[in-house]
Amino acid sequence: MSKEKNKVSKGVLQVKKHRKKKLSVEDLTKGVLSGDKAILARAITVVESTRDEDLKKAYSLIENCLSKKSKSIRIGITGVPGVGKSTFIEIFGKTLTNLGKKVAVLAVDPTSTLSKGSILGDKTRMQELVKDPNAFIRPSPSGDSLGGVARKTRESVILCEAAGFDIVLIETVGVGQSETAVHSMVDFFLLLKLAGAGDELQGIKRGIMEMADAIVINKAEGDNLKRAQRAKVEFERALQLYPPKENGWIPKVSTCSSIENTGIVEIWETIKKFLDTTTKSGYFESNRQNQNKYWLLQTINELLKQHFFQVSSVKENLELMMQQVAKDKISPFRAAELLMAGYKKELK
Ligand SMILES: Nc1nc2c(ncn2[C@@H]2O[C@H](COP(=O)(O)OP(=O)(O)OP(=O)(O)O)[C@@H](O)[C@H]2O)c(=O)[nH]1
Ligand SMILES: [Mg+2]
Repeated sequence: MSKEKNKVSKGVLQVKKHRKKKLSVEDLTKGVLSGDKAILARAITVVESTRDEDLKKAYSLIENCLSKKSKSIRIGITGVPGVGKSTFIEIFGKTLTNLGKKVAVLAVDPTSTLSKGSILGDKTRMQELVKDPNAFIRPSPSGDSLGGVARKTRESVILCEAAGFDIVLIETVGVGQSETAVHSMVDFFLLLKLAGAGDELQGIKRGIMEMADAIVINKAEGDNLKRAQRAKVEFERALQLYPPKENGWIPKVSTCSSIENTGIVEIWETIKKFLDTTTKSGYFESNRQNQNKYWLLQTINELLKQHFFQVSSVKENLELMMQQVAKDKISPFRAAELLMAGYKKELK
């Protein structure tokens, strides 16, 4: 027993101690509000849990934390796999902590259930940031729907802010609708790109260009520098074709090298300018309010959907309807209506 005790470091012992005892909502709230990173991690685990008792705990915890006013900035970072998001976050995060900021890093990766957490799963790309006392890193929650994963991350943002983190970075991979989900939970949305051969704009989803507040071409160093600069000009030109953004902000295009640490401070300068402009115009605040409303509606959609598929008449008839629809025996719309009618009847 004592031999075993000697083996484990103090940090591990503390984690073990926490694990033994379930923390009450009060303990969790107190720990989060005091900025205790170990308790923050446990609070996020409660928020991510799907167990009924945790769900109730999570509601109270979030409510307790919501009242703590924070002047945080939420920044979304997206880009295709391999563009360098994690490497960028490491250097950008370090730049921010060196400026005295407290930085939390979260992720939305709807594919993580399948791939066992690719995004931030390996903290090897963030070795420095992981060790930084002023940084907190959390991999993507898993879940069976993007809505579920995104909700958990959004609630984790609230917890991180209550714990005193003034900058929250959210990494998401350019898959499916995950950028839209992250875009609707951040103040500033950054798109990382690579300079490719040929047409820079090929293969870029139109919606993403519209969402981006900044486009940064990464790996702009050595032989790649010239190409990156050319890509920058192309993006700038392309952006001129888009209608002005609702917030009046003109998206900024720049280049950086996350490995050589060039162009990184400049990105922070851009974000500060964005904050200044949108705070003065009132957009910053109204955008956050609209995001809250969006998430309310989004959550209603999720809950209704969950409920629908749980009631017995739907469970019993869905498979049959699927077969009928597949064989063209009934139209999908009619089948949906019938299932809906059964659902409504059961509610009565
Ligand atoms: N030369 C160069 N390589 C870079 C730079 N940034 C990242 N890389 C490399 O690009 C590869 C991918 O980097 P990651 O940071 O893992 O990319 P990611 O976008 O987070 O990838 P996923 O999490 O898989 O979506 C790694 O081998 C990095 O070392 C850069 O600025 N210059
Ligand atoms: Mg990554």
